[in-house]
Amino acid sequence: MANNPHTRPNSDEAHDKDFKTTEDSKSENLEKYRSDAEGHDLRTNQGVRISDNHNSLKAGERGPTLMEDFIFREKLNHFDNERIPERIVHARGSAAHGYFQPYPQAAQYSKAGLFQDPNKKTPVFVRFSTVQGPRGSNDTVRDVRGFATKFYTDEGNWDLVGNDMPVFFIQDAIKFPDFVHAVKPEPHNEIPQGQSAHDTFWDFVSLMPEATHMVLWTMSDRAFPRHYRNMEGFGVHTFRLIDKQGKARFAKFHWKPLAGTCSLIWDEAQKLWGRDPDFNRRQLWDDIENGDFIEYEFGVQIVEEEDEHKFDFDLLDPTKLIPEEQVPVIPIGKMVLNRNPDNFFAETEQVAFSPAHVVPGIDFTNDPLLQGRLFSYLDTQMLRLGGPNFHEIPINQPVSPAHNNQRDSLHRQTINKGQASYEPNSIDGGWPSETPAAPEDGGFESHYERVDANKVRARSPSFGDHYSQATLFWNSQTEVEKEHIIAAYTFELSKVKRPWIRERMIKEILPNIDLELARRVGENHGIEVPSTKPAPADELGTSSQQDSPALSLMARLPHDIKYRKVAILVADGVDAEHVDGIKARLKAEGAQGMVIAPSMAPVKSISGQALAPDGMLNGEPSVTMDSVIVAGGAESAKTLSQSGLGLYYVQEAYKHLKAIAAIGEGSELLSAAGVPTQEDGVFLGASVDDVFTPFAEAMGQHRVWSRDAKANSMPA
Ligand code: HDE
Repeated sequence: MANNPHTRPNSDEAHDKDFKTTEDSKSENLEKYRSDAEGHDLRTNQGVRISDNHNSLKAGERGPTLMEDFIFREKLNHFDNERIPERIVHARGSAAHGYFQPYPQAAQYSKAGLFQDPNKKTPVFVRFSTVQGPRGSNDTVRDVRGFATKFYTDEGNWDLVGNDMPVFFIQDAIKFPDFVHAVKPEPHNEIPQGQSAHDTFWDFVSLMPEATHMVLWTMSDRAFPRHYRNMEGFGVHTFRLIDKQGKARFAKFHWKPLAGTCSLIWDEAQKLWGRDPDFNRRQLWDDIENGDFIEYEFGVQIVEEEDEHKFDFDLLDPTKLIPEEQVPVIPIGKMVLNRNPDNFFAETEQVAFSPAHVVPGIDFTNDPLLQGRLFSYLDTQMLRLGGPNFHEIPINQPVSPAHNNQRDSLHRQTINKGQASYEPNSIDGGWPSETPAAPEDGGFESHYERVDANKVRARSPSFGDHYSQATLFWNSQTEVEKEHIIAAYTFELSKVKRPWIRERMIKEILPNIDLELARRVGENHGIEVPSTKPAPADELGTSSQQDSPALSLMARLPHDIKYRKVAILVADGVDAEHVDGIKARLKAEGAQGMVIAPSMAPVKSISGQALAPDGMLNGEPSVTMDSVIVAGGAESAKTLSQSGLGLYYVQEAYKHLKAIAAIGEGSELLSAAGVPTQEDGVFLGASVDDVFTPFAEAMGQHRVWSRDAKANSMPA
């Protein structure tokens, strides 16, 4: 409780004088930090104008450089120190600015200011990331994606530091360093980068049954989203929301992408490592630049406190999710990402998230993983951002004013005025002072939770079920998704050198998820699996439902073709009317047609028109596209059919289950490439109108799934 003996000075104006509340408040507040080079002289960091930026100061034109050259030394010295430690996990990321706007029903669950007014937009900064790889690793690796949101609310920053999967590998934060050491590149040779397909990862998870559920998620296609706009986000832990009456409810947080969910195909994801290692980052950037903003709905699953124990798992166990069929996700707001950062380092790299950054109306639970995170994030910034003043870095500053008596340390920016840096004081009028916790006043107060227990190093028996939700996830997958999971375990374990690790995983862990899954992976590794589940009954657990359709990526397929990228293959002699027609139809449905030619030289159409290509066959390969249309024109089709790159383009698109269309003579390329023209998702016609509607319908399903068995599966 507040115990300041001094009365609170009565000037809210003074208190909040630099306080802005508009949607653009964050960018307005940051404006003074942004620097535009235009119209400025080149100067040193001390403000001295530079006359020669090409030659260091030397004793004679061919002589040694002089120590005296402060301009040269300052430049090199700054450069030499440009790198800061990258994040120990989630090092590779990309981010965007935007806003959050609540729906009217949000206010009933939480008193937090950002949920109160449906007309109010709260600025956000969102950073997406992979977990395992370093800053320069590939975007499309098999990995969890971070989904961290900083809400710059009027009452302070709230960080929702989530992932694209709703559960985690471990139950207690004390195991996090072990887990991360195991999954990271191995310590002796730093191999492999950005991947979990290696001995130490599988050694650890095969010895840690609690990891099974999350590992299964990472073996699913969720582990390489097609686009951040097609990826769900989850707060993972159970949190608390506190309403205006002070009533607390348990809450799980969800981001539901409005564009639907879909992922890449594993083979495609791997090829993108080489073809476009920045694939997801580039899409995010380009789409925002094009005005195709990224949108999510924010949802909550609410559990009343009295219902805490009504589930067949423990709400505090972060390896468990609440099936949406048991507790529906209530949409309470919308987020739009609509502005790219100006500077990657200043914003995306220096942003510092922490699950401990909450505002009144949002609170923690005793989830032992969350409790550990409340310490870890602040701690890690000390090294990464060089001390405790990282909150003063512009991207981390709240839009509400930060006032306290904390002082000094490295890189302090604020020039605190006044003589008193303690509280209570009677020298500076008692400022800064405490705020009462009543909702109308806004001081933060922790949930009044009773804790009455012995100190123990122990885990609750209610955390003992390690497999029932893994089985639930498996049962909820479509046949195609199951095949991909079987192929994923097979692939990953094929990279494990020690046979006993493979055996342990296949014989002792996988059968507890599903015997058929274990049998199939076992067959691919020549390992016989038991005919019954080997784990004890309490570890197998029970689930009150057999499956949960919401857990399948296919449950929220896009269905339309908005934001899709389609390659239109052309060469000299192409029918330009086809190209124009395809582009117009795609544009009308929000998709983008890219003219792809053998080179970047303008292509001459039959009618002599010059078409400027958007890309060339090996510069914008089919893995960077959602589907392919071959335009007509006899000469064009012939040229493409005689080009290895042209043949490979459509073969690869076929393997990756993409819808393919050919107009007029364009079909010759498909025949020359051996693409079966009678198969699902391959459309031939004399005109654009002949093929477009079925082609777009197939693309709305994301991929032509019926071709999958032939193209991607392991032997049955
Ligand atoms: Fe993190 N995590 N984490 N994590 N995490 C970090 O903080 C940690 C966990 C997540 O874009 C680090 O600033 C511990 C779960 C994201 O900047 C570090 C534990 C979830 C990001 C850290 C976890 C996450 C991080 C590294 C187990 C999903 C990137 C750099 C107790 C709910 C945020 C940093 C960004 C980053 C610790 C588990 C999500 C070391 C100790 C569960 C999205 O503090």
